[in-house]
Amino acid sequence: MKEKIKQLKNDFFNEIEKISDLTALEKIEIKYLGRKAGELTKILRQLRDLPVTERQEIGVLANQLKKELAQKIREVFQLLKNQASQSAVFDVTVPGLKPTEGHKHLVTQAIEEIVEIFERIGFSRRRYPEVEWEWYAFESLNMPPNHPARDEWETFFIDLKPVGPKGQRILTPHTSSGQVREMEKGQLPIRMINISKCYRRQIDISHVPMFHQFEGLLIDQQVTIADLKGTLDYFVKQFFGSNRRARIRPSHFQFTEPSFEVDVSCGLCDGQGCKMCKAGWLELGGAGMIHPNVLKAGKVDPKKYSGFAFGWGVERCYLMKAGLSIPDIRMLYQNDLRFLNQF
Ligand code: FA5
Repeated sequence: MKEKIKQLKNDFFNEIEKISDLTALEKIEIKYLGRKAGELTKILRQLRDLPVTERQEIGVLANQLKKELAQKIREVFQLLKNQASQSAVFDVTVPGLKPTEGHKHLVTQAIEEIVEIFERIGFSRRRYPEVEWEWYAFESLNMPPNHPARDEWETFFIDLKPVGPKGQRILTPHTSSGQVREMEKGQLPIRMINISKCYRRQIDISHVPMFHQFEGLLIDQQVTIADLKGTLDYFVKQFFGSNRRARIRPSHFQFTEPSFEVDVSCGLCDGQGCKMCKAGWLELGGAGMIHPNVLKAGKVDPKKYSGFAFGWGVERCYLMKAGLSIPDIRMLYQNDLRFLNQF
C-alpha cells in the first residue's frame, strides 16, 4: 500500500507539470481526488479493510498526500488564472470593430422630407386613425352606402355589419378620411398635411396592401384652383427637383369638384417621352376643389369657405424621384438589407 501511495504521488506530480490550462487541471483533480472514483479516494476507502496497525500508518500517509495534492492543485489553479488574465490585457493598439450603422427606412425618410416641404408653406402634420369608421372614409366624402365609387377603394372590413351610426369599422383605404375629422375641430382656416398608413386589397408590381398617403387640405375664404396649382408646382420642384413641372388633368372623385389627376414631368426625358414614362409625364395622384357636400359634413359653410385637397402615395412619389430605378414597389417592404443599404 505504501508503494501504491508513492507511485500515485509521482504520477500526480508528473502529470500536473505538463498541463497548461484550467480544463486539464480540473480533469486531474477529478482523477486523483474525485469523490466517487478518484485514485486517492479509492485508497482512503480501502483503509477500513487493513489491520489496525497498518491502517494508522497508511492513513496518516494517505491523508498527508491528500493535503499535498489539494495544495498543489490550488497553486497551479492560481498560476493558470494569473496567466490567463495577463494574456487578456486590453491592447489599445488592436483595431476596433466598427458597429454597423443603420439608417431610417426609405419611406420614413420620404415622409420627413414631405412634412418639411409643406411646413415651410404653413401646413401642419396630422395623423388620423388607421382603423376608421366607414362614415369618415365614404359617407362624409359624398359617397353614400352602396355607391359604386366605393369599390375603387378595395376596402378591408373589420365589422361584418354596421355597429353604430357611423357604420362599420374599416382599415382606412385613404387619408381623405381625415378631411372631415379635421373640419370637425372647428378651427378655420385649415392647412393640414395628413400622413398615415392606408390599406387596400391590392398587391402587384405597383401596389402593396399597406402603403402611405399624404393628404393636403386647405380651407379658407376664396381659395381657387390657382392656389392648388401653385401648391402642386411648389411641391414638385422641392421634392423632385427644380427642373420638374406639375400638370393637372380633368378626373373624377366624389369628394372634389372639379377633380384632377396630377402628373409630374418625367425626370429622365424632361417631358419628351421615354421608355419609363411613355408620354413624358408620370401620374402622381388625385386632387381637386372640395365638394360643398364635404364641407357641409364637416360643418363648414360652403358659401363662405372653399378649399382644395390632394392625396398621393408616399411610396409611389419616392419611386419617381430622379435617379432611382426601383422596378417593383414591393421591394420597399421586403426588408432585404442588400436593397435597403443602397439608400
Ligand atoms: C385617393 O385615394 C384619393 N383619396 C386621392 C384624393 C385626395 C383625390 C384628395 C382628391 C382629393 P387614389 O385611389 O388614386 O386616390 O390613390 C391616390 C394615390 O395613392 C395613388 O396615386 C397611389 O400613388 C397611391 N396608392 C393607392 N393605392 C395604392 C397601393 N395599393 N399601393 C401603393 N400606393 C397606392
